[in-house]
Formats: sequence, structure tokens, C-alpha cells
Amino acid sequence: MKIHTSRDVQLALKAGHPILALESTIIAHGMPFPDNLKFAQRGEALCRERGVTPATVAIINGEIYVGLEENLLKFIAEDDSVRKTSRRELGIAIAEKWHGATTVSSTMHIAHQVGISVFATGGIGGVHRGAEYSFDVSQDLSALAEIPMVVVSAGAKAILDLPQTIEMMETLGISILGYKTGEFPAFYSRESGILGIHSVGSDHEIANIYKANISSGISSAVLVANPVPEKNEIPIQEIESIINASCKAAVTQNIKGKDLTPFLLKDILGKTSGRSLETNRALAINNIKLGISVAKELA
Ligand code: PSU
Ligand code: MN
Repeated sequence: MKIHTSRDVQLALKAGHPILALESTIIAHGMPFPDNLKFAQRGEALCRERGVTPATVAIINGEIYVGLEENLLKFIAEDDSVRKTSRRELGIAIAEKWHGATTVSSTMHIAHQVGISVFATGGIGGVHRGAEYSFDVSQDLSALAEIPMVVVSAGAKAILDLPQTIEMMETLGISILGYKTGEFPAFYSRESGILGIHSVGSDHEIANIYKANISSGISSAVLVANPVPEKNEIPIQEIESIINASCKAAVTQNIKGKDLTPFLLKDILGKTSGRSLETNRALAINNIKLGISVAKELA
């Protein structure tokens, strides 16, 4: 696999300086333009301000990039031909010269190939509601099961069946850590009602658990579940009926497979008059901040 690493990423890799991997599906398919570009630029700037090299991953014309120059970041944010590309589609994207935005699964695969160990996203994919009929379970889970990295998230997206997602992660051997909470956060909301998550209090503790996993020969990921800041959350009682309505709309309009998550995020954005976008932005930035400190601990 030929990978274009940006100059900054190359230098940081050589010197052993901290690097934070970032995905591009959240930019291309998770948020509308131009809010997505502003979010991506802010995330990268935060990394730099705090002494960490950002490594946004994407595919341009079938070539893999780790670390995007400004013009490529803009392209990913703006261009309609950029396709959502998960791990199973990597070979297709390369051979068929796609422009691709990488999901959690493909970003983890690529970041791990170049030796980056920390990655921040918004919320991971998981077991969709009604998966007992649709079998729709995100590849994010199989990637988390197989790739030893620290992934910082605000839990799994609330559009999913969260209890089933947690069960599946247990089966797959994924270590879940609640950041300063024993309750699994629900993306837009801090609470999900799912208790019993192992709570950690610092970036140092996260780094130690990851190192202990590695030295034990464990090859699955450490998923950090970092609740959205209180001031930005949409309480679960408020968002749940909206999510239900959006899930119904997806069934009525026969939206399935890889189109489902982007459809739901967009539909919820409409139904909340943009409030969910602000929450998504805030939680993703909050995850980048924690990812930055964990990357520094591990460097
Ligand atoms: N987090 C967000 N917004 C997003 C995603 C994560 O806040 O759009 C993306 C990630 O790329 C994740 C994908 O891998 O959603 C999940 O898609 P699916 O459910 O089709 O696996
Ligand atoms: Mn799916």
C-alpha cells in the first residue's frame, strides 16, 4: 500500500513526536459544508497549538494520504464525488481511483500501517436498531476488534442500538473505558442508562491501560468513551423521539447500508434545526482534545 504522508507527519514519525489520526467521513458525510471544513480546520489547529501533529486520512484519486494539505482538506469537505470508504472498500478505492473519505475502520487500518497509535473521531458505528432483521453492524466494530490503537469517541452514535453495541464489543474483546464516567455516553447525550463501564480519570491512565494491553499481546483496540461537554449536550429525553422519527423516515424511504448513518445524521440535523450539528462538532472537538493528551502520554 503506497501512502503519501505529509511532511509534518513524516518528521513527527521519525522523531517519535505525538501524532493524532483523524478521519474524513465525519467531514465529507457527517457534517454539511462549510461547517465541516471549519470543524476540520479547528481540529487540526488545536492539535498544532498543543504540540501534536494532526494526521487526517483520506483517499485522493486512489492514493492514500495521511496528513492533508489545506487544499486537499477543502476538497474532501466540498466535493460531491468523495465517497464514504470503509476498510472493505480500500482495495476497490485504490484500484478504481476513487476519491474517498475514510471511516473509523479504514482510518484505523491506514493509521496503524504507518505506526500511529491514537485516533479521535465523533462517535463510532455499531449495531443498528433492527439489526436482528437488517444484520446492519458497522465495520467499525470489526476494526476495533483487530487493530491495537486508542480510539477516542463520545461513545457510539445514538442512532444505534447501544446495549447491543456494547454486547457486541464485549464479544469482540474491545476494551471500553469511560472517561471520568462509569456510564456509556450516547453521543448527543451524556447519559444512556448503560452503567458498569470501567471509569478512568486521566490521559495517563488510558495510556497505561493501552500499554498493558500491548504488552499482554492483546491486539484489539482501547475505545475511550468521552461524554459530550454538559453545555453542548442534548438530553436523551429530548433527542430520543427525534432519533425514532428519523429511523422511521429511513425505513419509509428505504435507506440502507452505508447510506444509513449519513442519512440519519442529516435528518436529525433538520429536525433539531441545526442543534445536533453544534453538539456533534463540540463532542468531536472534545474528543480531539483528549486524543491530543493521550498521544502526548504515549509519545
Ligand atoms: N462520528 C461522527 N460523524 C460521523 C462518523 C463518526 O460524529 O459521520 C462516521 C465515522 O466515519 C464512522 C461512520 O466510521 O460514521 C459509521 O458509518 P456506518 O454506521 O455506516 O458504519
Ligand atoms: Mn452499516
